[in-house]
Amino acid sequence: MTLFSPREPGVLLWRGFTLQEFANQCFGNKADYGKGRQMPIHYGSNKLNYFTVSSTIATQIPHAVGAAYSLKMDKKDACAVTYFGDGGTSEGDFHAAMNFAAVTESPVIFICRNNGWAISTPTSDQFRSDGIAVRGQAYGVRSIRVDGNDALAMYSAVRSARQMAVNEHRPILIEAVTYRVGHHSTSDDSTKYRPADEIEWWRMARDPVTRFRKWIEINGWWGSEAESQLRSSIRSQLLHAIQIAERAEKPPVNDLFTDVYDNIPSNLREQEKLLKETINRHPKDYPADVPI
Ligand SMILES: Cc1ncc(C[n+]2csc(CCOP(=O)(O)OP(=O)(O)O)c2C)c(N)n1
Repeated sequence: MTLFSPREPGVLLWRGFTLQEFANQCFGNKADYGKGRQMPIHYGSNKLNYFTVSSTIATQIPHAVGAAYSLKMDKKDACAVTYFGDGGTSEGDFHAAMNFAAVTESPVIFICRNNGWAISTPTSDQFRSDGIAVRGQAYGVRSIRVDGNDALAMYSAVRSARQMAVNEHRPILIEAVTYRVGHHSTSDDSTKYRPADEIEWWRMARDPVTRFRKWIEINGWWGSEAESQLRSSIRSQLLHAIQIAERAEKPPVNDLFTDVYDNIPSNLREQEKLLKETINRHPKDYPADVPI
């Protein structure tokens, strides 16, 4: 079971989520597993044990411990893993989750991406501890700090953490030290609060993809021809998936009211009726491709 922030689509891709499934979620069409009720990039997949992404920072951390505790009670040879940023560790949920995991000895891996920034707030304005790993240790959680821009170091740390979590039934915290080279989101301009040359240094000297690519090229497993073929093939697959997702039918309006209550309460029935009456009165103001 894996519990996420919106920054881990790579994990989902690795588990086999298709580009079409990604596109369906982003367009909130009828094939989206969230039935169009989530913001874009808030993926989820029952099949791939991928809990739907939560926007609210850090809420996924105690949920992961709960999932891990239940795996332990069911005596499953499995663990839960959750991802969050350095900003997430400033939330109460992080601290409650650490303690809960330590005392219940639950098999959970906490992966913290310490990228130095929570939007425009640098870590120096968030905490005075020596990073995140010491915070895990303070709660009695085995913790390790890794170069988060070294793919092989991360692989090795996560692999060992999984073995420990599953075989020894214990929580593990991994602090991946990295940097957010992009802006926080498309509505952010990070050059307003950090020097452009700092961003450039991380982009040029420390980029994890470039480093990994260099390593596979040196070993003769990859080259520029394979790279450009892969890039153009993925680009056309992605454009194809987007075209299909864009054209697909939207989920029916009724789906807004399902999946929470077994028997829909009277106030929601009333809202449903009101919504349909309003759509019937102002049909031009509602998207024509949403079935009523
Ligand atoms: C409880 C809560 N407070 C504020 C926000 C607004 N917000 C969205 S992302 C973000 C910063 C997150 O920083 P971090 O946890 O370090 O993750 P990063 O974006 O760097 O990966 C904030 C404050 C939110 N989503 N939830």
